[in-house]
Amino acid sequence: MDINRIITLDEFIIRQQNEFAGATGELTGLLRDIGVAAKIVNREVNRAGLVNILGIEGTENQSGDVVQKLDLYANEKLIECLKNSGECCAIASEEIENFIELPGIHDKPAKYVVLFDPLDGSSNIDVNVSVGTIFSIFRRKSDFTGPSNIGDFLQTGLEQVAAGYVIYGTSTILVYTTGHGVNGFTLDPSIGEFCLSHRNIQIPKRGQYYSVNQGYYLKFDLEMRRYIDHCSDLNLGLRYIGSMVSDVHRILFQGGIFLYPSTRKYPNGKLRLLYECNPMAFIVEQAGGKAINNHLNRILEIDPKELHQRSTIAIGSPDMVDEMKAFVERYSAVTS
Ligand code: AMP
Ligand code: P6P
Repeated sequence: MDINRIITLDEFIIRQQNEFAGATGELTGLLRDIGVAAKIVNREVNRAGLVNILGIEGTENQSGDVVQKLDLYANEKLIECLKNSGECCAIASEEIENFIELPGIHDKPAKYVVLFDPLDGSSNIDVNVSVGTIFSIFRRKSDFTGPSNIGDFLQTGLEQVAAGYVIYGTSTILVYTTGHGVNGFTLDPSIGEFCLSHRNIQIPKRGQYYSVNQGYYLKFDLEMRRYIDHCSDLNLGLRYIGSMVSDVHRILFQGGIFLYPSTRKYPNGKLRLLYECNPMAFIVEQAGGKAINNHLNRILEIDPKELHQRSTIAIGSPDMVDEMKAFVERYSAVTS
């Protein structure tokens, strides 16, 4: 077979299904519909400056971020596509306070729930800096014949069936894992398909960049300031876009470490555990990296207590996360 032959996302997803005897195609359908939603959101993100969906909606979301119109558009499109899939029984979104049950199709009970941040890094939208969509898929735990409940969402990251992100940048790339490695697909606008472009992504053991909002340096705990000083001593470059998807995407390919530590404004960290930290941690671990919080707990093992709970995070190259861990152990008074 021609190794240069195009492999579309749909083809790849279906091939993966064939590895699972007895698979019904439900997860395949769900993943493919998320791919469709990504293409729809991509179309609007790319023309946001041309149509009246820039600017601020004026409301605030669960993170207290002022909601941009494109956030709401992306949120609506993801919900629409997941509704049409019939494979998702309920969703949770950064833009919505509680989870939403989705009606079944042909009375077939769906077995998956999906959590997502529809447009991460949305403060960058109006200045044409890359933003992204992050999603996380779990098997529901509630009885299939009954309604969904919050327990379907409050699962540890280790229980994720799939996780992925779409980065709307110089090109639009969808990266996802189902626990069997990480693969990246670049959207070819000329054929309207995501095509396999980054097979079996492996994160470098270390990198030349660290990524943190240096502006908060004086607000970080001592151990974090010491680690950041260490990064400077190593002459590492600082790269921080202010969009987690973009910052972690760079690290996945070039190596490095992304940090969002505890600050006075966000003592438990700013990023959301269920639809930012967990999916990105699943992807990075599957690529050979690590993801822990400031208490040195593995992100994927944190037992969630509420839908929009926040977490501190250090995520990226394994050797660099280990080094940061050593600094926390050496300088922090309490590590558990
Ligand atoms: P399903 O019957 O479609 O819900 O699939 C059952 C299980 O098989 C899923 O929860 C996955 O663990 C695995 N699986 C099925 N389809 C796929 C796929 N396209 N890619 C990766 N894993 C899959
Ligand atoms: P700060 C975007 O609003 C976001 O949720 C993440 O994508 C990003 O990493 C972080 O917040 C940036 O936060 O406090 O540095 O502006």
